[in-house]
Amino acid sequence: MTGSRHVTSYAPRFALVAAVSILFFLGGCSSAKRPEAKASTPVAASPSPVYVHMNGHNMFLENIVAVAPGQPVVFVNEDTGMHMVLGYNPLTGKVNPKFSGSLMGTPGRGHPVSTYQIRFTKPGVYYYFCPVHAELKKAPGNVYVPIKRPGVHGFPVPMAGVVIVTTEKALIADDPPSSHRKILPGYFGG
Ligand SMILES: [Cu+2]
Repeated sequence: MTGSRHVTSYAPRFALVAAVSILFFLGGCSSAKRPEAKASTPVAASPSPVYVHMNGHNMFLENIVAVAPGQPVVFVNEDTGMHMVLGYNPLTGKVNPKFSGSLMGTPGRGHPVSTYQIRFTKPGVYYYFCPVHAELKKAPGNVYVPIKRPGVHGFPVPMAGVVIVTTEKALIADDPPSSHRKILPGYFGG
């Protein structure tokens, strides 16, 4: 298309009418393609979702994921019990009501699963925890960290995670393979 535009710019003024109309036509093609190229940018910026899974182990399987701005993050509950996702600021301990979802349990494989989807438009690091299975506690250094709620079974780690929103493609490429699949057939539990 650049070529035809080049020809258009330098075409002699007295070019044949036919040639002009051909160039016009080519010009039309070129300008028709340009918005298409622009329109592909948002598509590239919001590719398929990144999935974060839960099961009976009361943790987020992919507890650190990186996504592009606008790319959906989908939390998927494959546990029989319910979980919640709640964003927080580690510097203040304040929770973020805009990053908040409840996910009902599922009886298991073949049954519907509860999901919660969110998109972040601004690059940054977004912290979250499940307030059912973890709680925020002030830690040395005046930061708030999620700790495992007393009595919660599962792994010793608290049920919490981080979403990194970045334009750095290498970080996004490091996401675990399981984060590309909505349902992990072997991961139902609880
Ligand atoms: Cu939970």
